Order: sequence, then C-alpha cells, then structure tokens
Amino acid sequence: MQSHYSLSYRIRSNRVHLDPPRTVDVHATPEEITELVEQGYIVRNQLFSGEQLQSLREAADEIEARYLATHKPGEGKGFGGLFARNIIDEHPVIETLLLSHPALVSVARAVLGPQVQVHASVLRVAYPGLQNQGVEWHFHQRVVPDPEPPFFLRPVVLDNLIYLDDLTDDSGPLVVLPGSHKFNEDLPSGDFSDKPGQVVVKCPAGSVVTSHSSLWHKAFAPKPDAIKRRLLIFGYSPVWLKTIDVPTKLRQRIASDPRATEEQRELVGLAGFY
Ligand SMILES: O=C(O)CCC(=O)C(=O)O
Ligand SMILES: [Fe+2]
Repeated sequence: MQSHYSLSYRIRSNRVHLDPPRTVDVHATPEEITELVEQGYIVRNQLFSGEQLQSLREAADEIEARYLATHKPGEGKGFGGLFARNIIDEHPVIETLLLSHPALVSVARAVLGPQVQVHASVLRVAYPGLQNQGVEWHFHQRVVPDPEPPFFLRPVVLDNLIYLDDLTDDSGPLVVLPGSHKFNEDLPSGDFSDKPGQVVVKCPAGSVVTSHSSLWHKAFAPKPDAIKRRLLIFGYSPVWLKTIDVPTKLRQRIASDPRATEEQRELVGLAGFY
C-alpha cells in the first residue's frame, strides 16, 4: 500500500477569494519527496503491474506500429531509437494515465506547486539489432544561459520514465548522476563515458524513475540478444511554462466537454494562469 500525505497550497494574490486553497493528496512518502529534491530523482519499483502494465505495453505497441508505418527508428549517434511524441493524443490509455494517475500528478504537485500541466508525452523504443540505440549524457530543458542572468528562472519539468520492460544489464540500464540537477557544468556532446559518482539504475518492468529535468543521465543500448526496450516518458511542468508537446486533440475535446474538471482543464493548458 502506497503511503500518502496531504499538502495544502494557496496561490498568493490580491484575489484570494477567487483562488481557493488547493489540497494535494501526495501519493509518496515525505522521505521520497526529500530524496527527489536532494538527489534529483527517485525510483519507484513496480508502480505498475499486472493488467495495468499489460495495457500500457499494448498501447505502446500500437503507437509504435503506427509510427513505424511512416518513420524509421533513429540510429542517430547520441539519441538513438524510436521517439514518438505527444502520445497523449495517440491512445486513450495514455490519456487516462497522464491526466489522472495520482502517483504521477500528485508528486508533480508536491514539488512544482498545485498548478501543473502535461509538458511532454513520449514513447521511446530501443532495438537490440540496430546501431546506436543508447542515449548520451544529457539533461532536459537546455535553455540556461551562462552566466545566469539575475532574473532568469530555470525551467523545471518533473519527468517520469516508465519502464515497460525489465531494466537490466542486458536490456540497457539508465545511469544517473545523483545531485547533478544542482550542477552548473557541462558535459561534451557524444559523451557515453563512466563518471565518478554515477548510479546505474536497474529495476523490474513497471518501475518509474521520477526526475528533475536538470539531472544528468544516459542510457545504455540493449545488448544484441536482448528484447526490445520500451519506455514511456511523461513530463509535468508548471502551467506557465511553454510545453514541448501540445495535446491539440485532447485539449479541444476537454475545452468542449462541460463535465471536464478544472484540474483536467489545467493539465491540458486551458486553465490555471491569469
Ligand atoms: O532510455 C532511457 O532509459 C532514457 C531516455 C532518455 O533519457 C531520454 O529520452 O531523454
Ligand atoms: Fe533524457
């Protein structure tokens, strides 16, 4: 049973009567949230299992098949594999998960504030038989100027890497640099080398790595005799940040649905800012 705790926010303004306090039922322990803040990531083992994991795999395979009808999986050097974007518009199972899974949305609200939106929804598949299926050292939101201007606000996205297959030495583990979301240093492009302090993350299928978007990480390619390696990447950001994926179809549907809740409207970029 997942531990919960409750958090209450108010949005500061001169119109408090219009913005009632927001309570978040955080589906994680306070210790997990502290670890996420300090280390820049947490691993939640087997958050998905059984039928739920199976339905995510089926959704991923359907999206992959449609994508492969018109695209080739990349064999690009630093970011290999198939990257299908904005998959929230591609499958109802993905839509339900992104809009309503408490262990994803509530943790985003615990660290970013109550007003969050779906920032990115991606399927990544790496193939054992193809060249260059790994991912080089990188962080997300690469928009930070050096020197950092005094009023610059670093964009933070909370990314969830949902592994649909076991993450092992054979399938290609994820490697992270704990605490690196606080660094202001660069690594060269095309770098796959080992780093002091790196942690190799292996976990069973259905596990989720939740991370700060400035955390440095890389991923190994699957070994030649491994199975294909499927992963969903779901990012949540504060509502005032420009999103990388725009859920056009879902946004239109929610905009014209009188039963849509304010939270659903907020999650697809229709509400939550003034
Ligand atoms: O495949 C992985 O484990 C990580 C992928 C990744 O870091 C990315 O696509 O940004
Ligand atoms: Fe990444």
